Order: sequence, then structure tokens, then C-alpha cells
Amino acid sequence: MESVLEIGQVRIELIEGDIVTQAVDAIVNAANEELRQGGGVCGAIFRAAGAAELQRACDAVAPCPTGEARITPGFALPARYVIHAVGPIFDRYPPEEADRLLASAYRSSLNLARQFGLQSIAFPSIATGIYGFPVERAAPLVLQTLIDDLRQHQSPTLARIVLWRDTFPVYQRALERMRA
Ligand code: AR6
Repeated sequence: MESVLEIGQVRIELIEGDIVTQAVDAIVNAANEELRQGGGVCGAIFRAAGAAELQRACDAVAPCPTGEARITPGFALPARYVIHAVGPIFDRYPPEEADRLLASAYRSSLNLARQFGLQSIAFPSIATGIYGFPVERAAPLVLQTLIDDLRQHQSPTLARIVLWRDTFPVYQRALERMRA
């Protein structure tokens, strides 16, 4: 399953799948501020990259405040780099502040990708698991954030959102609503 939106030379793709298998320049990790191995997508990325090596690289660039991002090598992953982005723990903030921090985590990741000259990036649905950000609220916000940023910068040329199971239809519906 796949949905695509093209903005000039840039492509935004939604796919259902596992982010650790993505052969792109960078995959984004839904990280915590300490950049420690956790559960969810973060646990899967650490295991696939080689947990000890990735943890050493994370320790060298930690901490990472909520809404920001840090970059490390991808080690054993198909992706060359991991961009560690920290989304908001939803119930710690007023909802509008949580929105702002989530958008900032995506924009910070795209800024790092550009700084490193990367052309393809794959995101998970940051903060909508353990951090409790409602996926129905996140989907249109994330899509609009990517569209606005990529329209302005035209780089990276591929941004893929890799969605786990039942979050895929939520993002797909949000994209269809935005097209309408
Ligand atoms: N590929 C793509 N998406 C996945 C995968 C996968 N392999 N596994 C889970 N998801 P979460 P958060 C989805 O909890 O909410 C960790 O402990 C999942 O269904 O991974 O930002 C970190 O270290 C959900 O939709 O991240 C932090 O402490 C989405 O990925 C904390 O959790 C994000 O869920 C971050 O929590």
C-alpha cells in the first residue's frame, strides 16, 4: 500500500511497513531526550543498527531537547544515517504547544538532512506511540509540516512516512482530505 504526493521535484510517500528496512539516506528515530535505547520504533532501530555501537554514537551527541534532532551513522542498517528526533510527551504540554514541538521535530530532521546533503529520508509517526500524541491529531499536522517545508526547500527529494499497521489508514485519510 502506498500513497504519493508530488510537489515540484519532491515526492512525499506514505507506506505501510517497517522503518528499519528502508534503504534511504537517513531514517528518523522517534527518540527520547537522553538518546537512550527505548521501546517501540527506537528499540527496533537500535537492535537492527547494532545497539552498542549506536548507543556510543548517541552518547556523543546527547542530550536532544524535545522538538530537536541529532544525527549519527546507521551502522548495520540499510540507511546510511539515523536522525534522532524527539517528539513531545503529549500530556506534558498544552495541546498547541505539543503541536508546535511535533512540527519542530520534523523540521529539525529535514534541516539536518539538508546540512548533510541527503536526498532521501524516512520518518516514523513520531510521538504517536509511547508518547501518547493522538494519531488523528498528528497526521494532518505532520503532512502539512512536510509539505510546507519541502515546497520551500525542494530538498530532500524523497520524504517517506513509514507507518506501522493501523496508523497507515489514518495518514492516508488525512492526505486525501488535504488533496480535496
Ligand atoms: N516501523 C515503523 N513504525 C513503527 C515501528 C517500526 N518498526 N515500530 C513501532 N512503530 P513509538 P514515540 C510506530 O512508541 O511515541 C521509545 O522508548 C508505532 O506504532 O516508537 O515517539 C523512545 O526511546 C507508533 O505509531 O515512539 C522514546 O522513549 C510510532 O511508531 C519513546 O519511545 C511511534 O511510536 C518515544 O515514543
